[in-house]
Amino acid sequence: MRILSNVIAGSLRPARGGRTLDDIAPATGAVVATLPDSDARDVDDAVAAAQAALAGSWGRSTPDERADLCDAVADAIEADLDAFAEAESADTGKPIRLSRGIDIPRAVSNFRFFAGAVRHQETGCHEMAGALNYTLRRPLGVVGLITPWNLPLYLLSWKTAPALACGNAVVAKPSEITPQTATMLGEVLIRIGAPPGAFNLVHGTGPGAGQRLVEHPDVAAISFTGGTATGARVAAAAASTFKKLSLELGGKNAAIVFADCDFDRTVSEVVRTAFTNQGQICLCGSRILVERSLVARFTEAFVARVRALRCGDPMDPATDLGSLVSLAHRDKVDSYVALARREGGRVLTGGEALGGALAAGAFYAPTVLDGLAPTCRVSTEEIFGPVVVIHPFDTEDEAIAIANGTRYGLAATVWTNHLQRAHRVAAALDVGMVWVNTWLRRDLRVPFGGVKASGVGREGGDHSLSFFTHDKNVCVALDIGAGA
Ligand code: TXE
Repeated sequence: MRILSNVIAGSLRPARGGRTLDDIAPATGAVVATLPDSDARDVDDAVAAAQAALAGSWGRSTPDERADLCDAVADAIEADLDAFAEAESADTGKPIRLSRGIDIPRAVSNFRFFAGAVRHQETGCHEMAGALNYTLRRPLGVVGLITPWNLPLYLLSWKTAPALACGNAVVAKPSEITPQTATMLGEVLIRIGAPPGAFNLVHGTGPGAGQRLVEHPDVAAISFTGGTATGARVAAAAASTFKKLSLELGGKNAAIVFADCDFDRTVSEVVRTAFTNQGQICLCGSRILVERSLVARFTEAFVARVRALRCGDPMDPATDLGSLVSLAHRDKVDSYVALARREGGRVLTGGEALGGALAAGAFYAPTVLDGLAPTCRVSTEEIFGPVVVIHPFDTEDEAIAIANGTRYGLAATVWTNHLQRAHRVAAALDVGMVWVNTWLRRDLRVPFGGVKASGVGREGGDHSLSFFTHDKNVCVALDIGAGA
C-alpha cells in the first residue's frame, strides 16, 4: 500500500493534522493507498510556498525556461507511462487500454502543447496618432487548480501545464477519490528540479482543503472542473475576493442521429460516445435522439453492440468497460435507473449492478432505456454513468428543441450526411462544442467549455494562456519633443 504525501515547497509532507483518508480501488474494494486529509493549515502552507517561489527564481523565469520545464515534465511522464497508467486505472476503475492509450498520453501532450504555445505566444500592438500601445502578458500569481476523479491526470495536466507555462505558482487540489497520479506528477516535478513552490499539491476533501483554497485571499484565480452544484459553491466562495474563475461543469449531451447518417459508423461511434470511461466523461452523449424513420433499426443495432461490450477487470487489455469510480456513485447511477422504471421507461439492456466475480467492485452493466419523455428527470439530469436514453424525433426543429431542453449546454454530436443540415443544427445548439460525424476529436488549440449550467469560460490554446495571465497595456507617447 502506498502512502501518498502533499507536495509543498518542493518536499513531500503529511497533513499538519496527521489525519489520512483511504484511497480505495473501486474495482476490488481494496485500499491501495492513504492520502493526507489536509486542512486550512496545509493550504496556507502551500500558498505561502507558492508566494515564496514567485518572489524567487521562479518569478524571474523566462517563457523559454518554463517551456523547457513543461517539456521535461512531459518526458518524465512518458518515460514512466505504464506506472502512471496502472495507478490511474487502479484509482478510477477505468480500462487500462484507456489509461495507456488516452489519459496518460494526453497528459504528456498537454505539457508539450503548452510548452510550444508559450514559446510561440504573441501579444498585441496598437498604433495610434502620436503613441504606440503594446500588451504585456503577466502571470496572475498563485493559482488554485481543483480537479475531479473521472480523468484525474488528464484534467490536472490540462490546467497545470498552461498555469506553469505562463509563470504562475500552482496549488493543486485533486479529487480525494483518485489521488495517485497527482502525487506522481508532484514527484516528477521534484525529481526534474522544478523550483520549490512552483507546483504545490494539497490532498484532501472539498470542504476540508478545497474550500480554503477558493477562499484564500492570496490566491488570484481558481480553475475548477467538477460537478455543477460544487461549481456554484466555488463561484459563491470566490466572489468576495474577486478571483478570476474558470468553471468546467457537468453536461447532459445529446447525440442527434438523422436518417441520412452513415449507419454502421454512426452506431459504433454513438456507442463510444455513450460508454467510454463507463459514461463518466462530461462530454459523453447520454441522450440519443434518433429520427423516427430510423429509430427501430438504430435501436436494435445499438443494443446489440452494447450487449457485446466486455465489462470486467480494468487491468485486462481486452476490457471495454471497467468499474465506476465508487460504490456510492454506482448506487447513484442505479437510483436513476430505478427512477426511469418509475417514470415509465423500458430497460432494453443492462439496468443492474454486475455480480459474480465482479460483485465486490462498483461495476454497472451498460444500460439503454427508451419510452421516456425527453423532459423527464432521467433525460435531463446528469447521471454520469453508463446509462443512456433513446428518444425518437420527427423534425430537425424538434431535435434541436429536445437537445436544448436541459439546464446544461456543454457538447453535442450530430450524425448526418446532409451538409447544410449539419451546419444548421450545429449553429442552433445551445452548447460550447459540437462534433459532426465524430466525437472527442481534440485539437488542443480550440475553445473548450460550455454554456448555461455547464460552466463559465473557455480552456484550450490561447484561451488557457489568456486565463492564466492578465493583459497589461503600455501606452508610449511618440510625439514628445515634437511640440506635444
Ligand atoms: O465532484 P465534485 P464529485 C459530476 C458528476 C458527479 C458529480 C459529483 O455528476 O456525479 O459531479 O462528483 C472538490 N470547495 N462530475 O463529488 O464534488 C472535490 O474535492 C472546493 C462532473 O467528485 O464536484 C474535487 O477535487 N472544492 C465532472 C472537485 O471539487 C471542492 C467530473 C470535484 O468534486 C468543494 C466529476 C468545495 N466546497 C464529477 N467541494 C465533469 N464535468 O467533468 C468539492 N470540491
